[in-house]
Amino acid sequence: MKGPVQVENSVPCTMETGVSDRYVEQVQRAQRDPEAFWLSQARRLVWHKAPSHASRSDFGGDVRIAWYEDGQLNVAQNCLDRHVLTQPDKPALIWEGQEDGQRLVLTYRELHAQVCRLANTLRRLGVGRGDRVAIHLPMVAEGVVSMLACARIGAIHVVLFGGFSAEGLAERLVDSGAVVVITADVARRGAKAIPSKVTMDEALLACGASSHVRHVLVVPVTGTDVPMQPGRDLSYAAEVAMEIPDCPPEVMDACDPLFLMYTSGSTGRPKGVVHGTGGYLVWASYTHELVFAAQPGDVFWCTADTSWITGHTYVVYGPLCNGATILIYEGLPSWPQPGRWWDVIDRNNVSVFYTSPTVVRAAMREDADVVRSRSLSSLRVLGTVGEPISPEAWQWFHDEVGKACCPVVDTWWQTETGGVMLTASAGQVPGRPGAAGLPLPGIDAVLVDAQSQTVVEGAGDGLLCMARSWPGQAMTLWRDHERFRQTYFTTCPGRYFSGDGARREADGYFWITGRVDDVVNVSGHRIGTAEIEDAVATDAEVVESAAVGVPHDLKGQGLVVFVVPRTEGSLDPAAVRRAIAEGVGRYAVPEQIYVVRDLPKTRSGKIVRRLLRKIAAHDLSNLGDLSTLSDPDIVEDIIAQVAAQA
Ligand code: 6R9
Repeated sequence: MKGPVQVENSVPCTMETGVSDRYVEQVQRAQRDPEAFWLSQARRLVWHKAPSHASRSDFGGDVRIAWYEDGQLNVAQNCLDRHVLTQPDKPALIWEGQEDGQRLVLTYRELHAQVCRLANTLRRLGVGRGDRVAIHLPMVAEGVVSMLACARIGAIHVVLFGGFSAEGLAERLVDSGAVVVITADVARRGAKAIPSKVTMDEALLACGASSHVRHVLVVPVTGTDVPMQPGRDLSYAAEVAMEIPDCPPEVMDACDPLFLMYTSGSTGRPKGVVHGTGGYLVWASYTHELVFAAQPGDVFWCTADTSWITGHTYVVYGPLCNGATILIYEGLPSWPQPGRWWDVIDRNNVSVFYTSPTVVRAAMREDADVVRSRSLSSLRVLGTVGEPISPEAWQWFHDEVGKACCPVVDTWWQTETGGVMLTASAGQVPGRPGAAGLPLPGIDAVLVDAQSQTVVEGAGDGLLCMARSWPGQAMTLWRDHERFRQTYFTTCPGRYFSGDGARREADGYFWITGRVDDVVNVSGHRIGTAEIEDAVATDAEVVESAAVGVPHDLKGQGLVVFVVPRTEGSLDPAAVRRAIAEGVGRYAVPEQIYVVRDLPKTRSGKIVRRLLRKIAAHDLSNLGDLSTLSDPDIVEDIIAQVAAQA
């Protein structure tokens, strides 16, 4: 591992007693002189031109996020070339397919060669610095290769989730202005075949004249024949085969965008979160090393899809920048049989396993023998991300998967933060079941009282904000800096507001209490309720609708939608489901749809979501004073409706 941060040697047991001295010392050092601290962290990268200063960020005025501004570097060079020099034959990437026996190992030299061939292909197709390339692939090696190939030539990648509908894809293709798309013929998901190319064709058709896409590269994931549009569509395999395995990296400025990541907020349109080059990579490397106590021999398995920020920072950029071996697995946890992922761990000697609470909850429900019949002795550190993990699930993960000998790090962070912000760093900060942990050294997390706007000191709760910028912070929203300022810097002026509420214990441990905006977290997928409502509104029979989140045993949260029809009896809930599947994607289809006469509203016309959330969760206690509603009777009607469908 490069860089000044040395982490304690192996972490043999989870009986740590307190926060390590070296952690406390780092927190103090970062607090005393943040500029010097972050400048020293920049040394973990190789720079074409080393930066002379760290942050020039400002949370006031128009808001400016700028890290290592005068530095120059290339991300792919940091993730590949420097390791090719020192450890060319070390496995960089292990891929396992979901069919038995499918396995591929790429050494650093081989991964570098593949990246260069694709980078040359993209350049030949006219892609240059700052151009956007959309990547729409399942968990195959080509996904990682594509991201790094973009980074190598300074193109901005936009990785799109395989579960998006054609319309969802089209919206993001148009907004990003992508010029090339890399997709698969067909993706596998357990027994299902996902028609990636056909969906992409529909998306491009839907873009119409607003599309900037000149070429579609098709990766033969299953080898299925798919329609190819002459001139536009090209075979990935044939194109890369024409190129040489060497490609000079583009020298990028530290504040050039590296990628866009679309995420949901409380308003309808998905936001294109823009991450920069130098700051983001420092953050990916720093957090990967510190949080997971990374070691050179690690086989690091982050189970996140690469279309999620977690897949960017901890499948690709953090571990590869630090020279680790990454594992990617194509399939589901329990297909074709329960315990499939445990076999992947045993077969590949995975040492760090980073997954979501949803996966842990599902595994807990399986027969105890499933996990107990596996060795799992290669594991050293376990982690979760995406949603709160309950103390029970934490304990099960710790005891059954970690055999009570691996620290469990619950990591709180967001698309906008680029990497982990609050956690129990392995071997340095003891884990506490259910709590997110402590801010990383250099992170100035504060709780702000929503009413008084004052900072809560010591134990208490409030809106989770950051008082100072950090290297991984998103720079802006794609072509909408004003929306960036409004979304994150106006709720608590002068601070970054995360959208989450949190509680802090007297000793500094944070507990996340959940989103305070209209975002629902279904199995770690961030879904804006406004996005759902926009999709529902495309049905001509719908007057209006309200989507809310309810507690869900397996998924953490589930979605419930209340819909008001134009005329009584005119609306089929199946049509509403279809509208959501088509407008957003199948992953966002709600658990329940209630067709109701009207929605509860204030006299000023605001939908009272708090009421709908309680009714949908069958919690009829403390409904509050209903007399302030424009039509108080509607609440009884909705309650009756929900009871009738229960
Ligand atoms: C990395 C990622 C961010 C939102 C975030 C919060 C929730 C993430 C969490 C967590 C409790 C954790 N969240 N990690 N809540 N404990 N460890 O998930 O990014 O998809 O942008 O979601 O997810 O509500 O605000 P993203």
